[in-house]
Amino acid sequence: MGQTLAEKIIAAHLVEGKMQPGEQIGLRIDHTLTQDSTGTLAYLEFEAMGASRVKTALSLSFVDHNMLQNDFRNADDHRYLQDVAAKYGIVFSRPGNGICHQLYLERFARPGYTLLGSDSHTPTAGGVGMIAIGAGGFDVAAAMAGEPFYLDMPSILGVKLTGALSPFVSAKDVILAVLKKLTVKGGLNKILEYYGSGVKTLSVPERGTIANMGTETGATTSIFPSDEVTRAFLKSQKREDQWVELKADDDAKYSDVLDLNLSEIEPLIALPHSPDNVKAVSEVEGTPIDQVCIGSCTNSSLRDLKMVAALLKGRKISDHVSLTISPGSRQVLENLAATGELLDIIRAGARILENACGPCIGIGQAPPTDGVSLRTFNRNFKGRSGTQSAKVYLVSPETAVASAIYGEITDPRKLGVYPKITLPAEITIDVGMFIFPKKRFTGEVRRGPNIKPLPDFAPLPNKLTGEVLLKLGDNVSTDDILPGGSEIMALRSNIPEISKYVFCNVDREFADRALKKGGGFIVGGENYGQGSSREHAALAPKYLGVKAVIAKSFARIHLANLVNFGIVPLTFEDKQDYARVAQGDVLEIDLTELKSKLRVRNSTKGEEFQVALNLSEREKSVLKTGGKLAAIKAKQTKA
Ligand code: MIC
Ligand code: SF4
Repeated sequence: MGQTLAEKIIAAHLVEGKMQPGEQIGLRIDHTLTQDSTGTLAYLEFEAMGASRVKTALSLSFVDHNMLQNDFRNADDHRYLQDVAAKYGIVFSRPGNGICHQLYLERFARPGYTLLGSDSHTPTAGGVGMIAIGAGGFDVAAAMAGEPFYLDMPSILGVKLTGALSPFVSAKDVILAVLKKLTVKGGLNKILEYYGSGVKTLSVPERGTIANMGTETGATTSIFPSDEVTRAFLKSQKREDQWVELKADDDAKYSDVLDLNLSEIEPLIALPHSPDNVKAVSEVEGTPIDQVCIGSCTNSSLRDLKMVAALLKGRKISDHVSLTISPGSRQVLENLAATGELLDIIRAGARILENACGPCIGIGQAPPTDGVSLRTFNRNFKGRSGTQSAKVYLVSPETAVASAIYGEITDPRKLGVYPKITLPAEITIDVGMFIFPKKRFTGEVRRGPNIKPLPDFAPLPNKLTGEVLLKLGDNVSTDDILPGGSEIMALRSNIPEISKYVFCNVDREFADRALKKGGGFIVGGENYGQGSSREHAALAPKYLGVKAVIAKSFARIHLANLVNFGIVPLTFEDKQDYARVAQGDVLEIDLTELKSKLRVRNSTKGEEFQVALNLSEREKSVLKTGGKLAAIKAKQTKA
């Protein structure tokens, strides 16, 4: 039987396990990437592992998230990252160079390779036919130290594209159509593999947009074939020699197939507060808006900003709207400047922001109270913009521009003639803000006072007792667990300080209560921990004494992070039992043996229920030691 493209690349990198859906496999990782807000922890962890240099073919460290330098903290982090990169042989992308996923796609992504990144949108690189996976910093640090990346073999869902997109409909609408069908948990433990006659109608940046936001379905990653379109893209990036043709065999078997006729897709929009709350733009047309933000790793490519420039040319945005543009990379900005397209954007009234994540993670541009903000980003969780009462909608660049012009949600087809955007066969290449490591590093790694040592954790006790500190519903995101924004993110290298903000937008008293009670349990619904890869959403609760999370189901990356930091992830055997546990109930779990089925005693209610511990033996042993950090420290003490 033939193979899917994902299976081919996995097979070529398989170092452990069998390629059976659900079986644990170990993958050899070719490339790694980190960004600053997850990177400082990842490199502290890498340093603790004691390797003298990275063992991957290529490792990259980007600075794109915490860009505000209100005081010394972020600047110290940037300096630490630059020193570490030089010391361990890592390519460093300086602050201002651009967003990690956009830069990686432009300059480093290679068909057939594997990439592990400490950011959930790492799958963007699937746009050129590679297996690119997001993970917690620890797993990325381990990959840099030459260890395999372990995951459950996903099933491969085929997304069959036919037809071609209509005018004013673009890649964002395609992925919103997928999200509408799959929801934010429909991709869990799956790889979304795109194929079919429609693929060739999409450019690499468009494929990148679709692969990027596949993350929002909960998928492990997304992948496109590597074809002539990929070749042209790599050629324009002066990397044609890295092209190989890659595709699924004709008789490849997918676990399931989702048919999508591109010609039938119309402009779509995700309503507050979830990326799967998708409607047609025409259904909400006329809603007045306050802000439009264009950019993020989803929609900041040269293709997207050329479209934005063409649509804004000769027009003026509404007096009631603030329009911001964050280019994905310096290269994108430079190319827009060279052709004069940047002028069209400036003259229309746009505010040009730095080439970085910016408003996407609440680093500036928080909307006004009750404000309506249209964004070309990938997440619209409540409060992520920095304004709790804001209503954030997710749209394509085309819909964003049309709405900015009319001052209300507008179907872009109202703009008349659709500009034809062709990517130039040759573009200006700019690698000036990458620092490529030299053979020997003789300096010293500088750590500012905000970079605190990693905390110590004890091995897992035989019995867990404590109160349910918080009970939550479905789809709790890591933004709910530990929000972004400039104030909190400046503390990413300081666990004691950042832990004060755990669940701060859900329950202000949480951190104090957890500490006062000597820790306890969290109860969640389906898809607990969706969204970001931030380890802080596991490490900071651990620091506050959280012992276990009992949920109906978990998001993949967060589950791994919980294990890595010694928090026991348990799932309700019978989902009805969720209703029988209340905040404040005292629970008791015997963990003398880490069996796959365990009993939880609710001593407040005088009853018991069963939970599952769905982990491999390797993961259980990590948990027993108190997490990966404790395991490494134990090993070092022994030595
Ligand atoms: C995000 O989009 O939520 C982030 C910020 O990029 C995170 C990483 C982080 O929290 O630093 C992600 O997606 O993994
Ligand atoms: Fe940055 Fe937003 Fe992309 Fe996360 S989703 S990497 S914050 S641009």
